Amino acid sequence: EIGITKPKGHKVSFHYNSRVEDMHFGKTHPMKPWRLTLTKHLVLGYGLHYAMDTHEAVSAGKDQVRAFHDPDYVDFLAQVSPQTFASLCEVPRFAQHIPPKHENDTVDLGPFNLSTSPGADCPVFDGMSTYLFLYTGATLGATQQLTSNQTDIAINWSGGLHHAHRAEASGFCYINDIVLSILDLLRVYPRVLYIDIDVHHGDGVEEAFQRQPRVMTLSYHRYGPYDETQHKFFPGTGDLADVGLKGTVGEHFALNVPIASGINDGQYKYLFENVTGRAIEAFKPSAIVLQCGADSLGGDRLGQFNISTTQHGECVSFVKRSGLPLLILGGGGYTARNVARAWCHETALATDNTLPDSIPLDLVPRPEAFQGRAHGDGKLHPPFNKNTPVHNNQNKDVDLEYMVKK
Ligand code: V1S
Ligand code: CA
Ligand code: ZN
Repeated sequence: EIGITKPKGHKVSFHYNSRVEDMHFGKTHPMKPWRLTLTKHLVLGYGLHYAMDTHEAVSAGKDQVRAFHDPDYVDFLAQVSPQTFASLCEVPRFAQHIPPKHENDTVDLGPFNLSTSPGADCPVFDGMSTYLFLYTGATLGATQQLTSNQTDIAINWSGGLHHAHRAEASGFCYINDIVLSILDLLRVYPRVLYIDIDVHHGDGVEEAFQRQPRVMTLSYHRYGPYDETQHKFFPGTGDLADVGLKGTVGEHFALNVPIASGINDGQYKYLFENVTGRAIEAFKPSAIVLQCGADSLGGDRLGQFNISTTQHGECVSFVKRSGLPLLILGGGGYTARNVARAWCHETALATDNTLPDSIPLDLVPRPEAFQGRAHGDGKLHPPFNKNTPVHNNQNKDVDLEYMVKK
């Protein structure tokens, strides 16, 4: 009775493999692949699979991952597990990648910024290799559907891991599926625009294409001191003045929109639509990759913005209106029930469906995840209430105007 219909005039493909769900980064680690299970439950509960082609993702091959990453790093990732880590660290070609230890390090780092210490950003956990090559395979499968003209919008909520570097894991990201996808898109499309609405700076993607004028990267992110401690909000890069590598042909093909904590819907809409609109006009991309990190939502465990699922989704609709081939990816998002809401809503937007605000709880296997006042009372778009931690808005309209004019 929800009345899900196929989109008219375009095709959407959805790429997923349930094997990514069972992974655990560690007890205290904020990244919970379980949020993907909740997303799947909502997508299926609302019946959105009737509106798309669904594809079971297959793992990426090592050769595919080597298109961007260092060959030793790829070998390490393919073999690493909590059981093999110690012996792999002894192998000379891997040992040369162990960073020197600083006295105030809280965790022991192994090669490539990986670690088995509790509390590490990039832990080594059971099933990790499987997980990494699967989320990458899902993104590459989605990309393949676009480059072969079999779809207009391809979605992979398990991808979007924007911090990974060529030979280094960073910020919960190991393989940079986004960079690999853009490299594939460049074989077919003259220019690719990358847009990143995760609350963190998309540093790995920006860095990979800093000398490449055929790729424009545009990230919106929290920037500046984290709190009174003066530590910077992770990863600490993405200043307004950072526009690509100076003195190379890539200069002016990176854009950064640094934002203070507490930004609201109206301000975010103003920034996003003005800057993205002008980037599309000026750069004239032939395809777009949109990283939809859901840690920019209000109430996120790590993020510090106050935007709603409605505004987060508005960003997707705005980009979709360009009518260009579009790859939609996940990313961060640490309050699982809200991540699932946002990504389900955005799956509906991609397929031109409007979902009823009441979640069909009888069709969702874990309805309690969305019920009760603290969990949003069974609504797809719960209003912020006293259970949502609100961050003081530090953004002045004049600062936002200044960035848009620049
Ligand atoms: N903010 C934050 C944060 N929290 C953690 C964390 C907390 C508990 C754990 F058990 C493990 C890690 N790490 C961070 C950040 C990394 C944020 C990555 C965001 C990723 C994304 O959403 O953009 C895309 C998926 N790391 C840091 O702040 C670095 C440290 C500076 C503090 C934490 N220690 C472990 C390393 C150094
Ligand atoms: Ca971002
Ligand atoms: Zn993030």
